[in-house]
Amino acid sequence: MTEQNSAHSKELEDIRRILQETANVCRNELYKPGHSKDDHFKHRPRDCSDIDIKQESGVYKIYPESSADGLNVYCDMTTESVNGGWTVFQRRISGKVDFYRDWEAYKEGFGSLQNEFWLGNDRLHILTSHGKYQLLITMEDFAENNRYALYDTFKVGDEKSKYVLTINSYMGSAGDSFAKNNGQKFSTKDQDNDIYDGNCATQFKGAWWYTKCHAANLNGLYLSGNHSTFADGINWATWMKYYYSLKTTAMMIRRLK
Ligand SMILES: [Ca+2]
Repeated sequence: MTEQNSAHSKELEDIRRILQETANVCRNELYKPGHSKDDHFKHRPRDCSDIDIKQESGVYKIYPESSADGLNVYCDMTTESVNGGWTVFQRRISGKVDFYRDWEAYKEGFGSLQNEFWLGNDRLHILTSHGKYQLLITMEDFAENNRYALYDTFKVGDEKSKYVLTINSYMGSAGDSFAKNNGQKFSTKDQDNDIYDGNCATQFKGAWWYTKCHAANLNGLYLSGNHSTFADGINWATWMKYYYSLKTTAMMIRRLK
């Protein structure tokens, strides 16, 4: 054996030893008494509030309880006044996605996480049924004014309850256009669960926890600012009344720990 070959062989031997030691460490770690596959599951993020707030905003995979395969969501890690960690479930930003959709679409969710979307009522129910959640809504008009509404209690029931809304304890700068909907069912153009003689969803071209009918219509038509039609845009009445459709909105939740 030449000197070079011998050195090469020793190097290979060292690498083999290091790999073996690493494998042993991993095996010991995995099979330590009391450390099961369930523990691994527990360490996965349940929602964006389990993601390190030093991370950037973007799409992350989360594992809510009863969702073993996980799902991708958009995490807002930058909304500074409130420290990030928010799981975004609605965003309007461009008018590219049609929000005037039926029950099934709102149940399953639609759109693109990087652009406009509704995460889906089933997911909203699963997420908010394990823990206590806050709701944050951020809004911007076409003159770059920003407002927000924060609710300390937010929960969405299951489909059988028609995704009944629990909402309470407002604070913010946009005014409260939403807490009055507490206890109300969700309605879409093909499922009228409102308390109005007519159908709020078809009349105001959205899908919401309509009552008789609304002070907020964040899933309404993307009408880009002032509009002549009554209350069918992306309206937030306590800020911009019923004839101004906002430029951007985002609705997001965070688990209180
Ligand atoms: Ca009705």
